[in-house]
Amino acid sequence: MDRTAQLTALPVERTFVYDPPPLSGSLHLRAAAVLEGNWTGVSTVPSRGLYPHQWSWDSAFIAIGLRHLSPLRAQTELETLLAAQWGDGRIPHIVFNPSVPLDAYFPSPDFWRSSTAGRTAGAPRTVQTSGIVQPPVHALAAWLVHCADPGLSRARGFLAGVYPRLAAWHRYLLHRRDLGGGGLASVVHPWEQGMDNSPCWDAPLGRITPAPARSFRRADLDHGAAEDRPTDLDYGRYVRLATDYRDGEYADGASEFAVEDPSFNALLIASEHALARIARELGATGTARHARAERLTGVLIERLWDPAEGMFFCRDARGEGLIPERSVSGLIPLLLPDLPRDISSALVRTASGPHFGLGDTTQLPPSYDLLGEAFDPHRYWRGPAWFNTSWLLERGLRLHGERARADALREAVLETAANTDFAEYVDPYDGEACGATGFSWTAALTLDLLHERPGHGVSGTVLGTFDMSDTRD
Ligand code: 9WN
Repeated sequence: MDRTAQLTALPVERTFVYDPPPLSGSLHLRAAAVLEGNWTGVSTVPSRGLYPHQWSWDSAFIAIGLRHLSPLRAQTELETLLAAQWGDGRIPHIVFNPSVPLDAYFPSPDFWRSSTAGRTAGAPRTVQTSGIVQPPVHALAAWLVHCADPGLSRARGFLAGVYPRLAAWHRYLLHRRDLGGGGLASVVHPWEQGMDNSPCWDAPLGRITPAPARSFRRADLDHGAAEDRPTDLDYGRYVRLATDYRDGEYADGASEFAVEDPSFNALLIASEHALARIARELGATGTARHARAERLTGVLIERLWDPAEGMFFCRDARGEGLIPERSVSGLIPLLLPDLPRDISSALVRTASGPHFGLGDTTQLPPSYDLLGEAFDPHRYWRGPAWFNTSWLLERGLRLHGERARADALREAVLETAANTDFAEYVDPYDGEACGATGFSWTAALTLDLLHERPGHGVSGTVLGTFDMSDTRD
């Protein structure tokens, strides 16, 4: 089915529910208006100007918020993304909207050439996509979306429809992307991990010969300040890596860049727990999936945990072991339910210490070490605070019983989102807006936190978002 047919075949929605919780009604309405404005009819763009297509992990976060407004739209958001899945199981990081001009975003579909270069890997014929992936937040999102309206979900066969696709996605990551051979998934491009110009990539990217700046035209600088974005040298290397992957027909294994990232793998594990719940809802036991998630947590600790530093680090699968850069990515495994107590406590200490300043020197936790040489409070993923990582940390703190810290972080997220018109990212110290405003995941995750009842433990949240332990088989 082509995209236009897909659009018309989707059920027409009659109600977009505005159900503001008392006291925060106006923030709720403003967040809902952002999502309404960024909705295309089948999915939500991250931002109208800067990112005019559908992005993979954005859609998962968006669905988590959208479920509070319209469970049908939230289901549709994920279904549209999953309809663009490749035969080998990968979920592409961008699904292109054919009505958007090619020069609106770089790299555009004519760069990725999914329908030709991606043929062997099973790229879909009816829709154009990129050939790389993004963090696997999708099964988690699907489960939470289901929980928002189980009746609608069952009536539409939502979980039955998405389950095989999500299972194939996890299979792809665990088998084709185990490039380090130790059981974790590797990313083969900084865009895959989602924190594009993190200092974690500086060493592995340093080995990559950049494509000449004259060989491409960046569209992002039409919308964002150059000093808030990655540099041209970064872009040259991004383009080189993506070109080589495409020219190798998106076959896995040959990439010069391969990194095992803590956040990417923690999200995979959380999603595997969610997939276990989905399997159970569909009548299976889910036991094997819970067991796999527990085993993977052990592997994550074995390969990426540094007890001396009290946090997780990236592992360079083509280089010299752990990459000694402190990124917020190394705190995100806090969202895992099976983390040993000494590790969760150490993570909370590190988050609250001088490198991240949680509840102390920073308004929101920075994307990168405040004391790191490469720290820059405004440049993209080299220091600014992002709302999705703050949301993930809030979930993790709550899950591990850090209620006061979680409540304070929740308040800070809501206040910063309100003050910045739902900015893409902010200066971690003073909350000054950077990048786009009216950013979809900022609005969506604001909504999700608004629907949480402060002062309650995990069970008072939306079904204890990441706490999968209460439904063990
Ligand atoms: C490249 C859409 C995406 C996010 C990423 C963020 C940024 C793209 C870009 O925007 O990346 O994928 O052009 O910079 O880094 O996390 O998914 O919001």
